[in-house]
Amino acid sequence: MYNILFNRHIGLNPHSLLLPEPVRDVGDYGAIATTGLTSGHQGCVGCGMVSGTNQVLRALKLSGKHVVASIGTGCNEVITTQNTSCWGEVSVDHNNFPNTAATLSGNIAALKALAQAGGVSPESIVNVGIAGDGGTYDIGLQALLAWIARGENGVYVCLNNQAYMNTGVQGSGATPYGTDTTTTPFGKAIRGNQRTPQYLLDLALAAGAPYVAAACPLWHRDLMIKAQKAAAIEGPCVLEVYSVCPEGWKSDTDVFHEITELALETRSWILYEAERERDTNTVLFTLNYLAKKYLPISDYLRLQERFAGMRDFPEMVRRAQEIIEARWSFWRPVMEANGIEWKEEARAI
Ligand SMILES: Cc1ncc(C[n+]2csc(CCOP(=O)(O)OP(=O)(O)O)c2C)c(N)n1
Ligand code: SF4
Ligand SMILES: [Mg+2]
Repeated sequence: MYNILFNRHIGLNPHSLLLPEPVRDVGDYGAIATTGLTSGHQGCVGCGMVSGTNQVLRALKLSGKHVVASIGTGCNEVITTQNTSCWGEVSVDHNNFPNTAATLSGNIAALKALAQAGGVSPESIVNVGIAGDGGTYDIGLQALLAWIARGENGVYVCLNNQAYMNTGVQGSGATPYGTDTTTTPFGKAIRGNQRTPQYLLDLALAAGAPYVAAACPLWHRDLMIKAQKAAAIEGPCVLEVYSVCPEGWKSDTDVFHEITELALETRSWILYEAERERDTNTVLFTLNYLAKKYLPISDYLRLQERFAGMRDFPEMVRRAQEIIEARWSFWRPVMEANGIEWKEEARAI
């Protein structure tokens, strides 16, 4: 499928293999004003996707290009389209639930027509699609993989809050094991979601994406650099942003920061990026953040009542830890190469 290379350097890496010029760190821009979402949206207090969208837009606007955003149905669309002025100068089209990525192709076709008519240069536009995990992992996956196969320019952003929040918290392909949702209720016979979540970026890479990255709003410079890289690299690039949802996660509205930090410290969310070198079909994986505390998954389960049921079942907590360890075994070579001790298994409880 592709050759794998690990970047020995762990941490924020603003440079790119594929770009002639390194992407500038956000701080390098100095006092250039940039706004993302402005006031008027109707997101809940403590909503992670509001912050994620905000930072992606700010980053893309720093490039000086005009942002054209195609937004799939879901919370992000519902909370920003009753008062569309919150998008500022971004051109926004609200598309259907399954077809965010297909709309990115439509935008390219429109751009070509406009360019032929002498109206606009394709280089002056950033083509971005934004959708939830339900709209990406499930109903929009076909459109996403087909868009990647077409190889057109654009940035696809999945705001992953790990369930279908806008319609009442149904489980998606991104829902963690053991989660209580309305379609995976935690009961006596079946204890919450029994599936292991899928990994979107693996699918996107397998389909041929030149650049994929996982980010979170807490590490905003990392997120903004990744958004700029995705916009600068030619071809269909995919960004996945961890998005706390107090409503669906049954968490307090003021622990956005703590929950995101716990996701990183328990290693249940991995900040990384992968860039494809086309001539050799080699993908360079960079780990952008390494847990400092190496906390057990039980710490992550505490602040979120969607996990309340599984906390009483040690075997479920152990299973959740095993899922994390299995995912991290991929990063073992880069940790060993950096002399970082590989801990076989964290205490699950
Ligand atoms: C074809 C179609 N099926 C179902 C719906 C109803 N619907 C609207 S938003 C949504 C859930 C979106 O979930 P996700 O993509 O994860 O976004 P979130 O709301 O969680 O941000 C659903 C099922 C729809 N709009 N169109
Ligand atoms: S339900 Fe969740 S994702 Fe939707 S606006 Fe509220 S916090 Fe954000
Ligand atoms: Mg969702």
